Amino acid sequence: MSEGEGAVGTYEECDFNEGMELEKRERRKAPKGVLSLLTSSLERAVVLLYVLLALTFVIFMALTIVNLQRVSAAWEALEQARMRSENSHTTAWHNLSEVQHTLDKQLSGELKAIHGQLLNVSQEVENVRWQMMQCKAECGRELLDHLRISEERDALEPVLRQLAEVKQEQSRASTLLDAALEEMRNLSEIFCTRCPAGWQQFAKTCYFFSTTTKHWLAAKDSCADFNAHLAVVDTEQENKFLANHIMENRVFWLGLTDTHKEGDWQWVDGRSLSLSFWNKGEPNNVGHQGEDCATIFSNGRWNDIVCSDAKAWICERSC
Ligand code: MFB
Ligand code: CA
Repeated sequence: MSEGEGAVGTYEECDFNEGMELEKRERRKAPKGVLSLLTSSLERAVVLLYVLLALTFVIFMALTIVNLQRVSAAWEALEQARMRSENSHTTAWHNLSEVQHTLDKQLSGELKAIHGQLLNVSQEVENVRWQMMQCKAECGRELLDHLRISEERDALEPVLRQLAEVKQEQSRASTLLDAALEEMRNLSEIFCTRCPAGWQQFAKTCYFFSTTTKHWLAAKDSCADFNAHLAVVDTEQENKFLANHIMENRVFWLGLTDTHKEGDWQWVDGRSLSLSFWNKGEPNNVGHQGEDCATIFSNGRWNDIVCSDAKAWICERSC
Protein backbone atom coordinates (compact mmCIF):
# COMPACT_ATOMS: atom_id res chain seq x y z
CA MET A 1 0.00 0.00 0.00
CA SER A 2 1.51 3.42 -0.66
CA GLU A 3 1.54 6.35 1.66
CA GLY A 4 -1.30 8.92 1.02
CA GLU A 5 -2.12 12.37 2.50
CA GLY A 6 -4.54 12.33 5.20
CA ALA A 7 -4.62 9.68 7.67
CA VAL A 8 -0.93 9.28 7.59
CA GLY A 9 -0.78 7.20 10.68
CA THR A 10 -3.27 4.73 9.43
CA TYR A 11 -1.57 4.18 6.17
CA GLU A 12 1.80 3.69 7.94
CA GLU A 13 0.43 1.02 10.26
CA CYS A 14 -1.09 -0.82 7.49
CA ASP A 15 2.18 -0.82 5.65
CA PHE A 16 4.07 -2.22 8.69
CA ASN A 17 1.59 -5.02 9.14
CA GLU A 18 1.67 -5.78 5.56
CA GLY A 19 5.56 -5.89 5.78
CA MET A 20 5.53 -8.35 8.54
CA GLU A 21 2.98 -10.43 6.84
CA LEU A 22 5.05 -10.26 3.77
CA GLU A 23 8.22 -11.37 5.72
CA LYS A 24 6.29 -14.20 7.26
CA ARG A 25 5.05 -15.21 3.87
CA GLU A 26 8.56 -14.86 2.60
CA ARG A 27 9.90 -16.96 5.38
CA ARG A 28 7.30 -19.54 4.80
CA LYS A 29 8.31 -19.52 1.31
CA ALA A 30 12.14 -19.68 2.43
CA PRO A 31 13.94 -22.73 1.22
CA LYS A 32 14.16 -25.70 3.77
CA GLY A 33 18.05 -25.38 4.10
CA VAL A 34 18.16 -22.20 6.12
CA LEU A 35 15.59 -23.43 8.58
CA SER A 36 17.37 -26.65 9.21
CA LEU A 37 20.54 -24.66 9.60
CA LEU A 38 18.95 -22.57 12.24
CA THR A 39 17.57 -25.64 13.96
CA SER A 40 20.88 -27.48 14.04
CA SER A 41 22.79 -24.50 15.35
CA LEU A 42 20.19 -24.19 18.05
CA GLU A 43 20.53 -27.85 18.85
CA ARG A 44 24.31 -27.56 18.87
CA ALA A 45 24.03 -24.66 21.13
CA VAL A 46 21.79 -26.63 23.42
CA VAL A 47 24.15 -29.62 23.33
CA LEU A 48 27.09 -27.38 24.00
CA LEU A 49 25.18 -25.88 26.80
CA TYR A 50 24.49 -29.29 28.24
CA VAL A 51 28.14 -30.32 27.85
CA LEU A 52 29.29 -27.15 29.53
CA LEU A 53 26.78 -27.73 32.26
CA ALA A 54 27.98 -31.28 32.74
CA LEU A 55 31.62 -30.15 32.74
CA THR A 56 30.79 -27.47 35.19
CA PHE A 57 29.09 -29.98 37.36
CA VAL A 58 32.04 -32.35 37.16
CA ILE A 59 34.48 -29.59 37.99
CA PHE A 60 32.26 -28.45 40.79
CA MET A 61 32.09 -31.97 42.16
CA ALA A 62 35.86 -32.36 41.86
CA LEU A 63 36.41 -29.09 43.62
CA THR A 64 33.89 -30.06 46.25
CA ILE A 65 35.65 -33.41 46.83
CA VAL A 66 39.04 -31.70 47.04
CA ASN A 67 37.68 -29.18 49.44
CA LEU A 68 35.98 -31.85 51.44
CA GLN A 69 39.30 -33.71 51.66
CA ARG A 70 41.04 -30.54 52.73
CA VAL A 71 38.35 -29.79 55.25
CA SER A 72 38.58 -33.31 56.65
CA ALA A 73 42.41 -33.06 56.77
CA ALA A 74 42.13 -29.70 58.43
CA TRP A 75 39.52 -31.12 60.79
CA GLU A 76 41.83 -34.06 61.58
CA ALA A 77 44.77 -31.72 62.15
CA LEU A 78 42.56 -29.57 64.34
CA GLU A 79 41.49 -32.64 66.24
CA GLN A 80 45.10 -33.73 66.69
CA ALA A 81 46.09 -30.20 67.76
CA ARG A 82 43.22 -30.22 70.22
CA MET A 83 44.37 -33.62 71.55
CA ARG A 84 47.93 -32.33 71.83
CA SER A 85 46.88 -29.22 73.59
CA GLU A 86 44.71 -31.29 75.91
CA ASN A 87 47.71 -33.57 76.60
CA SER A 88 49.99 -30.60 77.14
CA HIS A 89 47.44 -29.03 79.43
CA THR A 90 47.20 -32.30 81.34
CA THR A 91 51.02 -32.57 81.54
CA ALA A 92 51.38 -28.92 82.49
CA TRP A 93 48.66 -29.33 85.10
CA HIS A 94 50.44 -32.44 86.43
CA ASN A 95 53.81 -30.63 86.52
CA LEU A 96 52.22 -27.65 88.21
CA SER A 97 50.67 -29.87 90.83
CA GLU A 98 54.05 -31.61 91.36
CA VAL A 99 55.85 -28.25 91.64
CA GLN A 100 53.21 -27.08 94.05
CA HIS A 101 53.63 -30.26 96.08
CA THR A 102 57.44 -29.85 96.15
CA LEU A 103 57.15 -26.19 97.10
CA ASP A 104 54.69 -27.10 99.84
CA LYS A 105 57.16 -29.69 101.17
CA GLN A 106 60.09 -27.24 101.00
CA LEU A 107 58.11 -24.43 102.57
CA SER A 108 56.89 -26.68 105.35
CA GLY A 109 60.50 -27.87 105.93
CA GLU A 110 61.78 -24.30 105.97
CA LEU A 111 58.95 -23.22 108.24
CA LYS A 112 59.89 -26.04 110.65
CA ALA A 113 63.57 -24.97 110.52
CA ILE A 114 62.66 -21.34 111.11
CA HIS A 115 60.42 -22.39 113.95
CA GLY A 116 63.28 -24.39 115.45
CA GLN A 117 65.65 -21.43 115.07
CA LEU A 118 63.09 -19.14 116.69
CA LEU A 119 62.91 -21.57 119.59
CA ASN A 120 66.75 -21.54 119.87
CA VAL A 121 66.83 -17.75 119.70
CA SER A 122 64.17 -17.43 122.36
CA GLN A 123 66.15 -19.94 124.47
CA GLU A 124 69.33 -17.89 123.99
CA VAL A 125 67.48 -14.69 124.82
CA GLU A 126 66.29 -16.37 128.00
CA ASN A 127 69.87 -17.45 128.78
CA VAL A 128 71.21 -13.94 128.14
CA ARG A 129 68.50 -12.48 130.32
CA TRP A 130 69.43 -14.93 133.06
CA GLN A 131 73.12 -14.12 132.62
CA MET A 132 72.29 -10.42 132.78
CA MET A 133 70.54 -11.11 136.06
CA GLN A 134 73.59 -13.04 137.28
CA CYS A 135 75.90 -10.31 136.06
CA LYS A 136 74.26 -7.69 138.19
CA ALA A 137 75.68 -9.35 141.24
CA GLU A 138 79.02 -10.35 139.75
CA CYS A 139 79.55 -7.19 137.70
CA GLY A 140 79.35 -5.16 140.84
CA ARG A 141 82.06 -7.27 142.39
CA GLU A 142 84.17 -7.17 139.18
CA LEU A 143 83.79 -3.40 139.01
CA LEU A 144 85.02 -3.17 142.57
CA ASP A 145 87.94 -5.48 141.69
CA HIS A 146 88.79 -3.37 138.63
CA LEU A 147 88.62 -0.23 140.73
CA ARG A 148 90.97 -1.74 143.29
CA ILE A 149 93.32 -2.99 140.53
CA SER A 150 93.44 0.44 138.91
CA GLU A 151 94.22 2.02 142.26
CA GLU A 152 96.97 -0.54 142.80
CA ARG A 153 98.15 0.09 139.21
CA ASP A 154 98.45 3.77 139.90
CA ALA A 155 100.57 2.84 142.87
CA LEU A 156 102.56 0.40 140.72
CA GLU A 157 103.09 2.93 137.91
CA PRO A 158 106.43 4.30 139.20
CA VAL A 159 107.63 0.78 140.07
CA LEU A 160 106.79 -0.43 136.53
CA ARG A 161 108.65 2.57 135.09
CA GLN A 162 111.71 1.72 137.15
CA LEU A 163 111.46 -1.92 136.07
CA ALA A 164 111.45 -0.82 132.43
CA GLU A 165 114.54 1.32 133.00
CA VAL A 166 116.31 -1.63 134.72
CA LYS A 167 115.37 -3.83 131.72
CA GLN A 168 116.87 -1.28 129.33
CA GLU A 169 120.05 -1.13 131.43
CA GLN A 170 120.16 -4.94 131.44
CA SER A 171 119.86 -5.13 127.65
CA ARG A 172 122.61 -2.52 127.22
CA ALA A 173 124.82 -4.45 129.68
CA SER A 174 124.25 -7.78 127.83
CA THR A 175 125.13 -6.09 124.50
CA LEU A 176 128.38 -4.78 126.04
CA LEU A 177 129.08 -8.24 127.53
CA ASP A 178 128.59 -9.92 124.13
CA ALA A 179 130.97 -7.43 122.53
CA ALA A 180 133.54 -8.00 125.32
CA LEU A 181 133.18 -11.79 124.94
CA GLU A 182 133.68 -11.54 121.18
CA GLU A 183 136.74 -9.34 121.73
CA MET A 184 138.10 -11.75 124.29
CA ARG A 185 137.51 -14.66 121.89
CA ASN A 186 139.35 -12.82 119.14
CA LEU A 187 142.20 -11.99 121.49
CA SER A 188 142.37 -15.52 122.86
CA GLU A 189 142.36 -16.86 119.28
CA ILE A 190 145.30 -14.62 118.47
CA PHE A 191 147.28 -15.51 121.62
CA CYS A 192 145.49 -18.81 122.15
CA THR A 193 146.95 -19.18 125.56
CA ARG A 194 144.32 -21.84 126.24
CA CYS A 195 146.12 -24.76 124.45
CA PRO A 196 146.89 -27.30 127.21
CA ALA A 197 150.53 -27.98 128.09
CA GLY A 198 152.18 -30.31 125.61
CA TRP A 199 149.75 -29.31 122.83
CA GLN A 200 150.93 -27.46 119.69
CA GLN A 201 148.98 -24.44 118.34
CA PHE A 202 148.27 -23.79 114.68
CA ALA A 203 145.98 -20.83 113.86
CA LYS A 204 142.92 -21.23 116.14
CA THR A 205 143.51 -24.93 116.90
CA CYS A 206 145.54 -26.97 119.41
CA TYR A 207 147.13 -30.34 118.40
CA PHE A 208 148.43 -33.25 120.52
CA PHE A 209 151.00 -35.67 118.99
CA SER A 210 150.98 -38.89 121.05
CA THR A 211 154.20 -40.64 122.03
CA THR A 212 152.51 -44.00 122.54
CA THR A 213 150.60 -46.16 120.05
CA LYS A 214 146.99 -47.49 119.96
CA HIS A 215 144.65 -48.95 117.35
CA TRP A 216 142.50 -46.40 115.53
CA LEU A 217 139.37 -46.70 117.68
CA ALA A 218 141.30 -46.48 121.00
CA ALA A 219 143.15 -43.41 119.70
CA LYS A 220 139.78 -41.83 118.78
CA ASP A 221 138.47 -42.45 122.30
CA SER A 222 141.68 -41.06 123.86
CA CYS A 223 141.19 -37.72 122.04
CA ALA A 224 137.58 -37.61 123.28
CA ASP A 225 138.91 -37.81 126.86
CA PHE A 226 140.59 -34.42 126.22
CA ASN A 227 137.42 -32.93 124.75
CA ALA A 228 139.17 -33.28 121.36
CA HIS A 229 138.97 -35.54 118.25
CA LEU A 230 141.45 -37.23 115.86
CA ALA A 231 143.01 -34.65 113.51
CA VAL A 232 140.85 -33.38 110.60
CA VAL A 233 142.87 -31.80 107.75
CA ASP A 234 141.07 -28.78 106.19
CA THR A 235 143.92 -27.01 104.35
CA GLU A 236 147.30 -27.75 102.80
CA GLN A 237 148.91 -25.47 105.40
CA GLU A 238 147.37 -27.51 108.19
CA ASN A 239 148.63 -30.71 106.55
CA LYS A 240 152.15 -29.25 106.30
CA PHE A 241 151.97 -28.13 109.97
CA LEU A 242 151.15 -31.74 111.01
CA ALA A 243 153.90 -33.24 108.80
CA ASN A 244 156.45 -30.79 110.23
CA HIS A 245 155.70 -32.13 113.72
CA ILE A 246 156.23 -35.81 112.74
CA MET A 247 159.64 -37.39 113.16
CA GLU A 248 161.14 -39.33 110.24
CA ASN A 249 159.71 -42.86 109.68
CA ARG A 250 156.89 -42.31 112.17
CA VAL A 251 153.20 -42.70 111.24
CA PHE A 252 150.19 -41.05 112.95
CA TRP A 253 146.45 -41.81 112.79
CA LEU A 254 144.20 -39.14 111.21
CA GLY A 255 140.49 -38.82 112.00
CA LEU A 256 139.63 -40.30 108.55
CA THR A 257 137.98 -43.71 107.80
CA ASP A 258 135.82 -45.58 105.20
CA THR A 259 134.76 -48.31 107.68
CA HIS A 260 131.04 -47.67 107.22
CA LYS A 261 131.27 -47.95 103.40
CA GLU A 262 134.34 -48.98 101.40
CA GLY A 263 135.68 -46.08 99.41
CA ASP A 264 133.40 -43.51 101.06
CA TRP A 265 136.00 -41.67 103.22
CA GLN A 266 134.49 -39.61 106.09
CA TRP A 267 136.15 -37.32 108.69
CA VAL A 268 135.30 -38.01 112.38
CA ASP A 269 133.40 -34.67 112.47
CA GLY A 270 130.94 -36.13 109.92
CA ARG A 271 132.19 -34.22 106.86
CA SER A 272 133.01 -36.13 103.67
CA LEU A 273 136.58 -36.08 102.36
CA SER A 274 137.20 -33.31 99.84
CA LEU A 275 140.86 -32.13 100.04
CA SER A 276 143.23 -35.17 100.25
CA PHE A 277 146.99 -35.91 100.27
CA TRP A 278 147.05 -39.67 99.53
CA ASN A 279 150.42 -41.19 98.72
CA LYS A 280 150.79 -42.41 95.13
CA GLY A 281 148.62 -45.54 94.62
CA GLU A 282 146.70 -44.97 97.87
CA PRO A 283 144.16 -45.69 99.25
CA ASN A 284 144.61 -49.31 97.98
CA ASN A 285 142.74 -51.22 100.71
CA VAL A 286 145.20 -54.17 100.42
CA GLY A 287 144.98 -57.37 102.48
CA HIS A 288 142.09 -59.69 103.26
CA GLN A 289 141.00 -57.46 106.16
CA GLY A 290 141.06 -54.39 103.91
CA GLU A 291 142.54 -51.04 104.97
CA ASP A 292 139.88 -48.62 106.30
CA CYS A 293 141.80 -46.07 108.44
CA ALA A 294 144.08 -43.25 107.26
CA THR A 295 147.55 -42.35 108.51
CA ILE A 296 149.94 -39.44 107.74
CA PHE A 297 153.71 -39.77 107.09
CA SER A 298 156.43 -37.22 107.97
CA ASN A 299 156.37 -36.13 104.32
CA GLY A 300 152.69 -35.22 104.68
CA ARG A 301 151.50 -38.10 102.48
CA TRP A 302 148.58 -40.33 103.52
CA ASN A 303 148.13 -44.13 103.45
CA ASP A 304 145.22 -46.41 104.33
CA ILE A 305 146.11 -49.27 106.68
CA VAL A 306 144.35 -51.88 108.81
CA CYS A 307 142.48 -50.06 111.61
CA SER A 308 143.60 -52.64 114.21
CA ASP A 309 147.31 -51.72 113.76
CA ALA A 310 148.87 -49.87 116.74
CA LYS A 311 150.02 -46.39 115.65
CA ALA A 312 150.65 -42.98 117.26
CA TRP A 313 147.83 -40.49 116.78
CA ILE A 314 147.14 -36.74 116.57
CA CYS A 315 144.32 -35.13 118.55
CA GLU A 316 142.86 -31.76 117.56
CA ARG A 317 140.65 -29.27 119.44
CA SER A 318 139.75 -25.66 118.91
CA CYS A 319 141.75 -23.14 120.88
C1 MFB B 1 151.78 -50.60 100.93
C2 MFB B 1 150.62 -49.93 101.61
C3 MFB B 1 149.99 -50.80 102.62
C4 MFB B 1 151.02 -51.29 103.61
C5 MFB B 1 152.21 -51.88 102.84
C6 MFB B 1 153.30 -52.26 103.83
O1 MFB B 1 152.34 -49.68 100.05
O2 MFB B 1 149.61 -49.58 100.66
O3 MFB B 1 148.94 -50.09 103.28
O4 MFB B 1 151.42 -50.20 104.33
O5 MFB B 1 152.73 -50.97 101.94
C7 MFB B 1 153.35 -50.20 99.24
CA1 CA C 1 147.40 -48.69 101.95
